[in-house]
Amino acid sequence: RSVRVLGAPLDLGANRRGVDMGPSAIRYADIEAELAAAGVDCTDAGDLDVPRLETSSAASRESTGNAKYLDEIGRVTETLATEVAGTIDDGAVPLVLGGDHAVAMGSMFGAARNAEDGIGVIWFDAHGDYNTPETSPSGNVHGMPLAAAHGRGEFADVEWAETPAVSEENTVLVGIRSLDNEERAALRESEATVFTMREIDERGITAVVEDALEIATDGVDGIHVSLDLDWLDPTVVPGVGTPVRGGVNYREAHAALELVAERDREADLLRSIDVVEVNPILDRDNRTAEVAAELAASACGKRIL
Ligand code: DIR
Ligand code: MN
Ligand code: MN
Ligand code: MN
Repeated sequence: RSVRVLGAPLDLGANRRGVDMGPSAIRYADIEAELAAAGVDCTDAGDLDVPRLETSSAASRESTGNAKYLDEIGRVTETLATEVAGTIDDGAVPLVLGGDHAVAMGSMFGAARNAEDGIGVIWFDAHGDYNTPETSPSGNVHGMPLAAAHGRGEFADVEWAETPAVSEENTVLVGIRSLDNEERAALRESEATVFTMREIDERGITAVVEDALEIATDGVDGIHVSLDLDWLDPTVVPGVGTPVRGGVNYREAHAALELVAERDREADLLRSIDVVEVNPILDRDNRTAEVAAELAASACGKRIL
């Protein structure tokens, strides 16, 4: 198994500064050593060049409709998608380090590019990220990437999103506990499967993730795993911009990603990963970045025994 780390220090999709330092913090938490311990052949391709808020032209500082910086984020999406597709072409798994969750659009459009039978996605998050420019109450694009991957709403008219990256049927959200009203309605009428925290409480993390893997991998070339660190409980990961109480604990998170790795060992299903929303400014002692590095390693096959 070889993995290529791609840093994507984007913060234009979030309302908080600091998430642009996520890739540095995760590297500082020694993701290379974690991956080496997973027996992974790891290379680091460095950081993508992303536009900075301070140097954006005045025009682009304006919102695009109700989606802030959508044009600039779209350009980042296209650049990252090319890197991700190229990495998969070279036989490696791209591990994208965010940055805010808008980077997942680049991961998914890239992972889908040369997938004849398409890809599935497992979305580990407190949030649905299923807003569109017309439904978003915040205008923050990090609340929209999954809807963009499905080409929903206004995204159907956005050039880089008009061909959906993922089928709704092969999309599974896990651990959800915060949805905006219109976002909830859109998710309910979509074909995506949503496992809220309630299912995890009732059935346990293992049963839920096993189901998620079954649904996401059905009939496709492979899956993208997207890990928003706010999936975990804020007591475990203080360094996230939009914490929501009642998330999974440290052990559940590891169990989930180890299960992904176990299935990948059997069936070679893991196509790409992203680990996003680590904000070092809000963190304590780089704890959230450390958890991010450890969970990425678990997904790539790190085991205790
Ligand atoms: C909220 C928050 N639903 C929004 N979304 C977040 O802005 O659309 N996603 N934080 O990770
Ligand atoms: Mn989230
Ligand atoms: Mn998210
Ligand atoms: Mn593979």
